[in-house]
Amino acid sequence: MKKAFITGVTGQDGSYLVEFLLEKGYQVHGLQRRSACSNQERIFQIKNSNFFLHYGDLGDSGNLISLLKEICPDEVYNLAAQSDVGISWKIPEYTGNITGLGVLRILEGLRVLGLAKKTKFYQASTSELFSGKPGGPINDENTALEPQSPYGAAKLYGFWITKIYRQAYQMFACNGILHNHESPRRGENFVTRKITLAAAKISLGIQDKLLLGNLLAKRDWGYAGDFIEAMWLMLQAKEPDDFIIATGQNHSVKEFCEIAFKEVGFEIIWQGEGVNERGIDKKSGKVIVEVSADFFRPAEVECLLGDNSKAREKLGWAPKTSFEQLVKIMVQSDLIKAKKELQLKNFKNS
Ligand code: NAP
Ligand code: F7E
Repeated sequence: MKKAFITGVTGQDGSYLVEFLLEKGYQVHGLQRRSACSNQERIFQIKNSNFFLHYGDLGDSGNLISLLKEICPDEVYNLAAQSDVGISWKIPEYTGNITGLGVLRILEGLRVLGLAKKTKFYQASTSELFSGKPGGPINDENTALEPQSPYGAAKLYGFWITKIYRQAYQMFACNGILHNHESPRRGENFVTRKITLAAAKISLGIQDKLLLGNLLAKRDWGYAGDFIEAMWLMLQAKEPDDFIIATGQNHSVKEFCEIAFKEVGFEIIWQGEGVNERGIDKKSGKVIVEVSADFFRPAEVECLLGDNSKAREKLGWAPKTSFEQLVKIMVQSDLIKAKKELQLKNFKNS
């Protein structure tokens, strides 16, 4: 039985990856942070005797080394990170420490324990490595790396240290340069989930309007469930390498709003420009989307689009879920959540 160690197991991707690896017959060990409130919302449903949780933190080398020694994994998936780009501007040093140096702590742990040749390593790299200038190139594995945020800079360190350990110590270490991927399990601060939750709540009358930042930003949005498979495929390949994982199509935040609100019966008419732009429901004339300067970032990655040719050719990977299907899945899931919230509210008021 193969053993996998996943950091970030309580996050969106970690939760899908546990399910995927258990299904493949792995014994799965997950790193869980100590938290005052439960952080197990995405994994509490997993009941499997081959799944083990361990307390730890990417900031604690001693903890990581003792866990790697105890578990002696065949594969490590490093998904843990301070992963919010907007928040990385508020906590840049912490982001550098966890999202950047955290990668080194695991790689060094594997090296000092003599596991460099045994354990395969996956690093959750990102399209935030690219500048995303409008009119720029479609990102492939040779596109210049020019991050625009403390998060992107920390991930750049993680990307390079992974490559360096692969070259210097012949480790089977791979970077998955994943473009944005979403799901009903996406954190509520990220723009897609913020929109789908708001669409559901506005349609039920429990939220008035949605406040957003840059409506023109474009992202190559895929479905997290599809992207997880690519992480695993990278570690099953003959040679370690770095791969772009993306759908090859991009859409603006505005387009995401239009499709999400359509799913709950609203047709958005846009009026105004920049911070004065508003989305109005055609039928009622009510403002349902407004722009707030609070959600703009000091520097923005405007436009991301990935070329997945290498992953298609060498890993046999391809995305399965369309953009429209993804938005629909997320809105329908949030409608169920919002209806439960409404029922609870009505019950408390009765
Ligand atoms: P996520 O939902 O934010 O999950 C992040 C995970 O990291 C959570 O389990 C979190 O624990 C854990 N974590 C944070 N700080 C930690 C620390 N100091 N020590 C240990 N664990 C810590 O992120 P995701 O969307 O699943 O993304 C997974 C990885 O892929 C991240 O590294 C992210 O940067 C990268 N990535 C994501 C995307 C995307 O579009 N989703 C694209 C490219 C790359 P808590 O649950 O306790 O907070
Ligand atoms: O922003 C714009 C925002 O926060 C997407 C992480 O998983 O993917 C994610 O990072 C775009 C940006 O994701 C709001 O300015 C407008 O242009 O959903 P996001 P992200 O920054 O792309 C990458 C690949 C990762 O690696 C990261 O870990 O949407 N935007 N209005 C907004 N964004 C947010 N969050 N909130 C708004 O109100």
